[in-house]
Amino acid sequence: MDKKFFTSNRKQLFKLLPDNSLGVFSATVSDAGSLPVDFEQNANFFYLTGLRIANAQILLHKNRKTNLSILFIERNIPEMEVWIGKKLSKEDAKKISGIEHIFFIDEFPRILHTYAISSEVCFYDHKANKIGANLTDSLFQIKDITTHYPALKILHPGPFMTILRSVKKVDEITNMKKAISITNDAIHNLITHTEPGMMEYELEAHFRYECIRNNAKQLAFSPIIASGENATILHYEKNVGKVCSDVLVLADVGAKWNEYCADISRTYPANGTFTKRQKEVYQAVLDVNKAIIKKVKPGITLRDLQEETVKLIKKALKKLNLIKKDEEYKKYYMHSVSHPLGLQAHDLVDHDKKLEAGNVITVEPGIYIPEEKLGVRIEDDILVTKDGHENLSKDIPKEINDIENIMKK
Ligand SMILES: [Mn+2]
Repeated sequence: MDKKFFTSNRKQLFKLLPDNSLGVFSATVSDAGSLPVDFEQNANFFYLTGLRIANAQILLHKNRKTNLSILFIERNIPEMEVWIGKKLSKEDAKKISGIEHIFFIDEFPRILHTYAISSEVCFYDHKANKIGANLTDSLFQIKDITTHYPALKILHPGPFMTILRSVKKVDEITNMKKAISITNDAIHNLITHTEPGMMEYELEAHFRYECIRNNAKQLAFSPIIASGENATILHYEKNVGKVCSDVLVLADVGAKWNEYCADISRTYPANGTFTKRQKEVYQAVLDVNKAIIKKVKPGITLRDLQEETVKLIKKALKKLNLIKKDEEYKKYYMHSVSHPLGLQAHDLVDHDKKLEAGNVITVEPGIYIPEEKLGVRIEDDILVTKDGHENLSKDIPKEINDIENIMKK
């Protein structure tokens, strides 16, 4: 991605920051010398810098006269080059991020001092990417800052970042389309390789294979490949069950491209043909999926979509002879129908904020019936446009006939 994108993100954030304020954002912390394969950059840090390096920070300073961005990166260790290669240089960091002022991370306290004494508030991003490391380090640093600058108010920049990151720019949508397109190919590979008797992790391998073959080594999240009763566990990630012949397989999966996520769920019969009951339940969920997608447009909130979904699911559950009273619906449907999607599979969210053009959200109704060893979820990724919406995952088959036809081949 071009450095102009990251420069403009910082510019937009500066517009939201009050005068005499600081912003501190940290990269993911890692003690590994070289970056681990599964390294996940802190999304806010990436959004403001474009950098995929660990142990770095960005300091923003705003007063009436200036908007200043200062980047702190790790020093190169010549003795370690033969083992882990060179650390990113200041020149390269500048090329990627567009940031002019770059120092080494050990210089952070000294530089911070220059600006902290004349600032009133510090927006410190202490949200951890991984449990433990980043949070702990951040909290130590916050404690340090409050000790040295007791008058400096510490606030979280979350609300600003939610505003900025929820409206996707052209480059971001391009990346998400690519992530979805690779996910489409990988789901096709997964479905066409499915045979009763296989293990769920074998199916997972077919999904991962196609992602890696397309240079999407990083996935948006650990794939959920859940057959039969396992599909009634919402966040089933073990993928260790044996796929029986007469069950449905629920795949909730997504590739990542340039840090941007896809998040797709498809459900299909292990042996290639839906039973009558499976068809009934599947079609009920598909109808809700389509009805809710139709509702997506500027002005509506995620809460509106949820209320509408619950209404439709209640009707469906009665028709499927699963419930008699409305309030029993939670036994078979118990999650949100939608969440924002972007740098994170579950992007920053405000359930009551009206949708606007540029938002990308999922629509993912489901019905889960443990006593029938059957779970169905159908999830698409939807871009909110000026006049309504665009289904970014419309090419990933979800009609009963289409799925059965693909599996016949
Ligand atoms: Mn999702």
